Amino acid sequence: MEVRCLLTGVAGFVGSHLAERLLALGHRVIGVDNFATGRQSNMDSFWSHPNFSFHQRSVAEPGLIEELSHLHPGMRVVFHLAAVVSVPYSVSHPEETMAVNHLATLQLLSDARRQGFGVFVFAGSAAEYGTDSRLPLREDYAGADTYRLSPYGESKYLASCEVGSSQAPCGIALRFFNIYGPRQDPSSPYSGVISRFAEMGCRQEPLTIFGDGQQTRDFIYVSDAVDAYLHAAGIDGKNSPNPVPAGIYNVATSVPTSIQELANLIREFTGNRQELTFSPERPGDIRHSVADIERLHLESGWTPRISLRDGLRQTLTWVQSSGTIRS
Ligand code: UD2
Repeated sequence: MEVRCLLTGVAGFVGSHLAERLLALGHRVIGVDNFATGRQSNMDSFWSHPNFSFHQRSVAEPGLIEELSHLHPGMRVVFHLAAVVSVPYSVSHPEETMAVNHLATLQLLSDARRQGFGVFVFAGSAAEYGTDSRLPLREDYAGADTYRLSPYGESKYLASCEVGSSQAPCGIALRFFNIYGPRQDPSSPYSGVISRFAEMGCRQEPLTIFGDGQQTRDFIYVSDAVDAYLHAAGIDGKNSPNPVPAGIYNVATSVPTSIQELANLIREFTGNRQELTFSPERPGDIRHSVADIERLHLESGWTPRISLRDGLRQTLTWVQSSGTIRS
């Protein structure tokens, strides 16, 4: 059965992968993006797909869902990924971050309710846990008094709480840890570490580690993140959506990897013989981050499948073929 999905942030790194998979499963995707950070080229593989429609709009525009519901009747599921995604940008633009990541999400949720949507899935973040050092991080650890390091983390936390407590539509907030994979933009100094290391590794440049390299992260490959969206919404290509219970769910692998270990893997895979470079620790960096992922597994059977080694190989293949590497 075809499910009609509204997907915000469709031109982004993760949004474009989710759209690709939904279309491959035979669903219809109504995509929204304002290109603040998304890219037209991310949509190349599905731009002319007959089940895909695109609207260049901001999620902060009032009445967006109502208007799109008239244009595309029968939409059942919202995947809301559009956001201010940069942590440093959120620090210099706190009001815009709260308006887009928190307030616009509340508006979309209540508009989706009015339009009779069945499921609303929101992209939350590990940043919601702030500096909590109880590991592995469980969903209930993030609370109102958690010390979060950025307006980004705060805005995602507030929105996740609202989404996760909505019964109609069934609100599901997925708290993603460090997602990586093809199409992740390596261009800013604040880009995800894997996209930066992959590019520097392929260019045979030295990889720069901030701090001592013993800090750890929980890296999840983008196809596993996409699987989590589908399991959470209960879309398996056969039946009408059968979502997990409303709530907040971690999405990660539960495997910690140190940044030094990561750097050495990328050096190995790219044949990069440059010594590692060490720079001062990044201000506000958390030391360790790893998730407890039982909740989504128990409710949906979802489990991450791609090992870091395999995910890195696929990411490096993409970096080498994407034309961003100049020799
Ligand atoms: C931040 C955000 C997270 C997400 C992510 C993007 C917080 C709490 N979380 O997480 O929500 O936006 O960024 O991937 O703010 N590093 C190096 N060398 C580099 C780049 C990074 O050593 O060239 C280190 C960095 O100092 C950190 C680790 O690698 O210790 C991971 O950095 P990151 O920016 O990929 O992600 P993270 O977990 O800080």
